[in-house]
Amino acid sequence: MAVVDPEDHAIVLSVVYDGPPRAGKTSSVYALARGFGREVCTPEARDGRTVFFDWVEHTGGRFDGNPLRCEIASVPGQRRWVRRRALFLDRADVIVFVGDTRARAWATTLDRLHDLVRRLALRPGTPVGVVFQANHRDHPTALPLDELRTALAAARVAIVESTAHDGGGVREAFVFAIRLALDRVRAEQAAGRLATGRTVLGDRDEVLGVLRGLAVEPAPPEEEPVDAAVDATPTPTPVATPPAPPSVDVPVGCVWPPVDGRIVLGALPPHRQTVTAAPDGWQLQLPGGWRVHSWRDARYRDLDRARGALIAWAGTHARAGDVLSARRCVLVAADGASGWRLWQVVADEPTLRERTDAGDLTPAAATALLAAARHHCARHDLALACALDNVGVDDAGRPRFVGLVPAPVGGAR
Ligand SMILES: Nc1nc2c(ncn2[C@@H]2O[C@H](COP(=O)(O)OP(=O)(O)OP(=O)(O)O)[C@@H](O)[C@H]2O)c(=O)[nH]1
Ligand SMILES: [Mg+2]
Repeated sequence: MAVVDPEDHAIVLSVVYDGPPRAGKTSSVYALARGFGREVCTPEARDGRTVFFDWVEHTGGRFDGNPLRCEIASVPGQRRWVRRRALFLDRADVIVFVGDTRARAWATTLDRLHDLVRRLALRPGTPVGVVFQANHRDHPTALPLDELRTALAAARVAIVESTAHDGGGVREAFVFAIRLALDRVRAEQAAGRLATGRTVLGDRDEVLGVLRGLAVEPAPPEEEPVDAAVDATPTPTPVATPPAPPSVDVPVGCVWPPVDGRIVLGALPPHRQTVTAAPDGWQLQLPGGWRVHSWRDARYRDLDRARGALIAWAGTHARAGDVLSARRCVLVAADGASGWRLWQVVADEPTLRERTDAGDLTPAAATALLAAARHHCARHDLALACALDNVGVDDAGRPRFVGLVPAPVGGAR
């Protein structure tokens, strides 16, 4: 679908990031954009999940002396948005398929890749290339590279390893993808099929309008209903300067729960990662499956205000105690710019969807656990948007909210 812009003769290409849920598509686009010094447009994200797309444009490099303009977009990975994904796959010049190479996600990754290959086979003209960006390589259960190569041999994809949360390998995968896209442009040009136009993916706002109008894929029995929040106001992209990472050596009164919270902080592996932008704030993903997250607006001018907010937030956590996953805490930390931030530290736990996909739970059992979690939240007036992707189950078989707790509302900042 590449086109030649009649005004400046630029070759316009689309690079689409596809892959299973939580594989690292959004992280990859954000890492790429940071390298380009560009801002990403993310019309909406819910609990860190893409709802429409992440979109960034970049002009760089040349093809036959003409400038190259890239339209880069990631699709939402969740099954219910499959039609939104299809629009991008139908227009892509190349796909960067972000695969989740953690053991428990591998079956889903292969399923999604095969689905992609089937869809691309229906596209007329020169075949669309696929780069397999093997992500989550820092995870202890990441499959060995040889195993990936064997499993992917039949799929005819280029493999590039990555750790998208810190940008490792992302640029390499993109550069490879551009080469594949240009091979395709050359072939289409030779066949006289290269059209003129200004854009491949379309005008961003128009695409957003089209996506909003698409029917949501009918939810399978185990999938949660989609609520009206999907069409809420777009969230702005985060500001450019990341806050300092929170110190694990927090002063007394700045971590909750007071003792267990400090134990959680003590269990965090030593790290030197820098804070990266998340669609809804800031985060660090630490080895060993720990997520450290701060909501965008959770910044306070002085320590007293931040402590006040921490106390309010701790109240929510305390009320939610029975349904919250155990390995977590909340804290206040200096942000490195004369302010203070609230952070939450949450251990990654398998979600109901992941357990269902892995065959550990039947869809009926997952639905029942989700219903129990929602019932508990309603009874205790807890604003946790329980879903298959943020509820798990503990060793005693009880549902546990394993996602991010929303920021405390109101109060002086
Ligand atoms: N440790 C580690 N964490 C990662 C890596 N890549 C992404 N993450 C984290 O994994 C989580 C999901 O990443 P996203 O980029 O939002 O995933 P996505 O594919 O866009 O997910 P959907 O929008 O739901 O389809 C985030 O917390 C990321 O910080 C990685 O290579 N290593
Ligand atoms: Mg995403």
